[in-house]
Amino acid sequence: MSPWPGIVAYYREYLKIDRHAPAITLLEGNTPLIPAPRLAAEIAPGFELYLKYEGLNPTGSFKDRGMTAAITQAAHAGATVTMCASTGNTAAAAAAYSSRAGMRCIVLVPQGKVAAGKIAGALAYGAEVIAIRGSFDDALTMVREISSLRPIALVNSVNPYRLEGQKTAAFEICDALGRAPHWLCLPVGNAGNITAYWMGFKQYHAAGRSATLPHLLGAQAAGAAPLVLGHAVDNPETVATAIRIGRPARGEQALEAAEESGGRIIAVSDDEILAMWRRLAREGVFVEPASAAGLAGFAHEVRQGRMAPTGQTVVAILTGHGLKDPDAVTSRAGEMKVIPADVRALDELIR
Ligand code: AN7
Repeated sequence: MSPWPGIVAYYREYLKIDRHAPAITLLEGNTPLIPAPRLAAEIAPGFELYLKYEGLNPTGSFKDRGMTAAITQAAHAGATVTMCASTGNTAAAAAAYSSRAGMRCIVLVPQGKVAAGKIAGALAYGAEVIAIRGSFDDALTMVREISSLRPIALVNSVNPYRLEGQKTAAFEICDALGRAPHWLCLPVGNAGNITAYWMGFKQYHAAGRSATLPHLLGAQAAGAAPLVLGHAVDNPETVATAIRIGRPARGEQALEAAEESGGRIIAVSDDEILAMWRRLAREGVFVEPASAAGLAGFAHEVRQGRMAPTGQTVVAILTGHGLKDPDAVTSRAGEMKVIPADVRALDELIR
């Protein structure tokens, strides 16, 4: 078996990326699709549940798929500087792939609202990290403007190559299952990923690689749910900081995709997100809080009686690794027990 070459090389014939562009890759993609029968029996009896663990990408999130594509194309076009606004994961991915290509990378983040592991990643990979006194939406407005004035490659998901890369996760799911699942559930923030999945499923279907199309269930956090409310949210708030976004750049396309698929975009509370985040970790799958939102949404719909349990397959996209946001755990854990280095003290404690 030949080694996995990364998503650009593996799915090249399906991607609208310059044929001659040498791939800038960290061998992202090919993430596991983990069966979770025990969890299914608990939250969605009668469904066959799989977890697509995107946290196992090189920088710890699904953003690596879009970034290998965007940076491959930008490098081929001669770019030397990249920029993005980010709630954290895009920043880390942009930083890593830009450095890999020898480019300068500048990232704008909302001050105080980005998980520690994401900032650490962006800094370690060598990005210039700038915090703004404002939201992700403010940061995105700023980078869109400056990249139109200066020779800077914008690598947010308004960049079409990002979606080209991210749609490969849909291909992988079809390749693994032999067809699309009945339902695909995932978190929605800036709405690039749900848009990319729908592109990918439709393209694979048209190419005869999947006989069916899935229904899409997107989940926004209730405090940051512009696509459910039908209007922008000026001060989005949620424990799931990755999706703390009030003006999704791809909102219209996401709503169209959900509707065309016979699915929908719904809101889930922070309590529902955190409950699913804990439950996933008890399955051995540690994700960041935002990543649990899609499956929390599916469980919500099952509880409301809106999903008929007929042996259908469900794939939950788990977008980012739990180690991105260690504070989410430690701030909720009790004091750690400390004992003398003495086996009797240990025995006393665990008895
Ligand atoms: C873990 O990194 O927007 O709906 O700047 O990090 O495509 O935006 C992150 C988004 C879901 C939502 N899960 O995806 C950013 C950023 C995780 C994320 C989303 C994000 P989109």
